[in-house]
Amino acid sequence: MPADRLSAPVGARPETGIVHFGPGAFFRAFNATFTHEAIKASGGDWSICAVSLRSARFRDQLEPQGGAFTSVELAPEGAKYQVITSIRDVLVAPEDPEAVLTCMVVPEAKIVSLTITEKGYCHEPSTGALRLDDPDIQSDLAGNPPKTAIGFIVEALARRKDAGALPFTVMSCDNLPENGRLAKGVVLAFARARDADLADWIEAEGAFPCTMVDRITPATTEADTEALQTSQGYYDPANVQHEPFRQWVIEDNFVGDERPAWDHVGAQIVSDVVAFEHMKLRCLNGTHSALAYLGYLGGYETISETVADPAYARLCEKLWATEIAPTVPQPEGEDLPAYCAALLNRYQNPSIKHRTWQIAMDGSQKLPQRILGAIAENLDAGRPVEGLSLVVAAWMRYVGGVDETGKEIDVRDPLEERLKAAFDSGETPEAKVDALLAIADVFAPDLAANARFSETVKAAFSGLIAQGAQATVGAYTA
Ligand code: CS2
Repeated sequence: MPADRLSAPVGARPETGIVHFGPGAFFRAFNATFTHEAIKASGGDWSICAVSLRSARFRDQLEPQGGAFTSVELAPEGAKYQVITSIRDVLVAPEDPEAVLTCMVVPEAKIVSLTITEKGYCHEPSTGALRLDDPDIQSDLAGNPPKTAIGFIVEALARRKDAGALPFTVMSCDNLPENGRLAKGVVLAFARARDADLADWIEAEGAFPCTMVDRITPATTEADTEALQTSQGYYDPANVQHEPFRQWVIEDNFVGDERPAWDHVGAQIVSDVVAFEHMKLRCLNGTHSALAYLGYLGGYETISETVADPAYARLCEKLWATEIAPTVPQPEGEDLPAYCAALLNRYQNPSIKHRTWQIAMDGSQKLPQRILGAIAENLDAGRPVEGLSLVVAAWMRYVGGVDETGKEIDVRDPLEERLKAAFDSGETPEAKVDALLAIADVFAPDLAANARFSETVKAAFSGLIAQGAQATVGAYTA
């Protein structure tokens, strides 16, 4: 290890007020950076204890640096660097679950925040219901040391209730619609399966604000770490690379009103986040998934490469205009056409190397809120569905696991085996689509049974197989 490693500045540091599950790149580029700036601007004991539910990687990177890491902001014209020091501790839950619970139970812990990705909520994507048959949920319910974020939250809340303390606020920062309501739903379902009094107490005393989070943050690569060392002269494997843009809209709903002064450094605190979440999930994440599947199949490695192809840029514009914007009520203070135009600019940022493969991950958990909800509304309203159905077809082609040149695709998805089995079970393209539409975790039965939808997906899927993604996108946008 090089001697010139980044380290946290010595001196007094704020006490821990936040326990955060999911110490990945997005959390560091977003939550930790906002919190660092809020502490600098307005003080407060809001340091973060970051908890990993699985791997020790981030702890091993951050611990030798005293929790400090570099945020690398990548504008097309160059990079800006900031050392972030809001993380005090990093724990690896499977190594010592009790240590995690201890941090969550102390009264100084006021907020438990989450970036655990869609699958971390152990819910059924098409309905939002907690999957009580999930093996980790079952293990947590049986009273073993918790494995899931939900198991940790409910166990820590039970201990706080027994101690006569207040609950903490549970703040979801994942890309899910009404993420606070979803988090509350799964936490209450789990608590109710354990102890009805506990569930009633959480329902009455707890707070689960909804949030909209937005900053494009690709996974850090070794080349990024080397480039940082060349330009800044120190080694920091925990660095994060992100775009300049960020937007955080937070529902004003915290236990005791206690939170860092995030609003002093740009966060918007509002009474209703739903319209913002809806706009972001469908306009940004919806077209991100479109570019991920159609771009990957078309042979493009990153989002900026994909939208450099004019047909793919037009694909985004056509999806926004004809199938997405009509389903998105304009949030207060936002201008939807300008928002979408700015998105295309963000995608074009050549300094951001966001791999289509990375965004293509976990499609079964992402499609319902990004694509399928808008399709269902368009079907009801008699509007077009060809563009978004093409995205569904591209996802189906992708999860088949073989690309257009015959090379294997490294499909990552919690349902990957079921998806592949469904794909392989169909003898014809139409039968493959039918088998995938029958997966109720992803497709609500009403949608799967809609003949206009299934016919449109089948036509797009056959087109993709016959002509490939680039030609199909070209034909759709001609
Ligand atoms: C992306 C998001 O990986 C993905 O699925 O669509 O991570 C996206 O970059 C962020 O939501 C942007 O805020």
